[in-house]
Amino acid sequence: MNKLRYIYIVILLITGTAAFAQQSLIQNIYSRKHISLNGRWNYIIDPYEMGYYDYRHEPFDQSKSGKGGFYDDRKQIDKSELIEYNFDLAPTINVPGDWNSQAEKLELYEGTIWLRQKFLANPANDKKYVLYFGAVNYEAHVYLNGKKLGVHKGGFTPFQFDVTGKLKKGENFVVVKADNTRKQDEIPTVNTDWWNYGGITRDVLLAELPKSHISDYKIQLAKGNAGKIEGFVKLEGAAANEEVTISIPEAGVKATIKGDGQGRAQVNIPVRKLKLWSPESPKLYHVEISSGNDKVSDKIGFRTIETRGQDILLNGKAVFLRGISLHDENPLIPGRLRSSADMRMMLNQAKELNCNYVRLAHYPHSEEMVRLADEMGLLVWAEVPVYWTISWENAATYQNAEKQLTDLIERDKNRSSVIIWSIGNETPLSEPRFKFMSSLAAKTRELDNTRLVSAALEVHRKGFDVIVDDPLGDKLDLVSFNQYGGWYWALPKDLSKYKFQIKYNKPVVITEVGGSALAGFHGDEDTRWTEEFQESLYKNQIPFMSTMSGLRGMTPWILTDFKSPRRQHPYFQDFWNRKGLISETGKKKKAFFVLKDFYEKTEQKYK
Ligand code: GCB
Repeated sequence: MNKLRYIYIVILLITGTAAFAQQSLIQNIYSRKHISLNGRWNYIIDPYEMGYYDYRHEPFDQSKSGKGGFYDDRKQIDKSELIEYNFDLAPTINVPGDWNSQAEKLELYEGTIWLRQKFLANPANDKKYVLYFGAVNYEAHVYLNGKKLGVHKGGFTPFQFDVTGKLKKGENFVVVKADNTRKQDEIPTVNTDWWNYGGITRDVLLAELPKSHISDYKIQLAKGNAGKIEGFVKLEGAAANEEVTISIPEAGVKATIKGDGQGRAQVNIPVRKLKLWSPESPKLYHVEISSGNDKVSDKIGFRTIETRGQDILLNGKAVFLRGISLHDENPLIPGRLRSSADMRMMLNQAKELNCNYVRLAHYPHSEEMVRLADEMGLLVWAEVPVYWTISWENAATYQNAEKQLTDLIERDKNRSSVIIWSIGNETPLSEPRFKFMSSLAAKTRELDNTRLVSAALEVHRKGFDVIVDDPLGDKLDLVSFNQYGGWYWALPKDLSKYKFQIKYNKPVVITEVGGSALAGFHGDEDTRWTEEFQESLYKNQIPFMSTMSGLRGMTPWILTDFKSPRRQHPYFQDFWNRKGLISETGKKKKAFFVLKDFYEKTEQKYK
């Protein structure tokens, strides 16, 4: 290699890594002083990625001049240059919002779209600035004022960039290249049963913090111990011996803790008489954390969660998880949930079904959703999109899965509603998969030892035996599996002939069960797609599942109909998965009332 070329590559590597370094997540960013960059963003559809690659397919942003991409600052462009794009004249789209539901020609689009927003800033010298994205599906390249900030992969977790010193006084502009192309080695992989909604689907904020600040904290009850708050506070840019004060005025708690000299203070506070959080009484305390010139406050609930034999103990008391599964999708207003009103509506429907628990499938839902669950009193199963047939042997794929899991746990570790971390769904048995999933389970426990770890497993059948013996079960706290008796196998009325054979003596929480019905389509209970068939399925499944002595909860599939390209029947489906208990127009199907009634009785039993 000639010397110059070598030097050039080294420079590229150094600057490249620096440019892509993402800053670790600031806890509770919404409580920080910020401006929202939500609103109408200009967008350019770029199926050939001509705004990213030159005609030799070399990325503009890695070329020597760094010029030519759609992130360029037009004010710096020479008048005589040939420019074949124009953000100012481009149409606009709502952010947050997936693009598929906002323009007819984008309904099935998968690929690159460029989005731009202008905003005013007045940066102060003694502050730190952070550009935050709640979620962009799937790969985001982010540029500020024409300069690359970095890349993020993963469609459902937040990320942020330190933009201190990069903001101009006055007008600034941020450009995002969002690409939702499905790829085998990614998380999720190419094959899922949900719509691949692309774009900036959650909030964008610009936050301001003191230069030395509280960057992260965990304030929760110690595992199984209602008498002790345990956790940590992390400081960035603070003096080595900085102190941290934690106060919960309503509970008379005030503790001052010394940092360890490396920006971390270990929290260990004995508490008495805290009113514990539960679905019946979702008590949240106002918690204040302060250090030096910085102060942050949060609303935190305190509860314990454990298993004992086949029981799940919430605050030491046996609980039955009366749940339902949800996608991050509002069928009434097509697309991803985009406001707290949407989210409240979904969770209220779960409450109407007499639920005390929801499975937020199959990927991290928004922070706001989980905060609402805290406030409304719903326990939560939170999941990462390790779904179906992942590239188990690819090291980068594993790193990606672990990163998404870490980001989810970091974001939601202070939410009392979250009791279960799920590391995946219906992953097919093999040695490499066992290794991959076992590592994820171990990582979860390392990051958070106060919650339960699970995954939605599969069953297999032999004659009339429905068997759960996945070796991964050894690594998990619950026996959770999806079983579609009455829909993909057996008829609803034949379910009583079957028997569950479960290898593990742990609480059973069924993650999926159900079948499809087109709302308003009626007939007898033997006719598929009728509401009566679905109703009969639930009527037969409930006694069938109840034959398991360890049954401690379930989240049937699913609260509402949702869009999926895999659902092709032109009349009954038309791109909708019809397993919802509520239709895409908000109509409750007959099965809704079967489950509601069962949950009402179960609630009485567990009182
Ligand atoms: C499953 C998957 C879920 C699907 C569902 C179905 O087992 O976990 O994502 O949507 O089945 O409807 O077939």
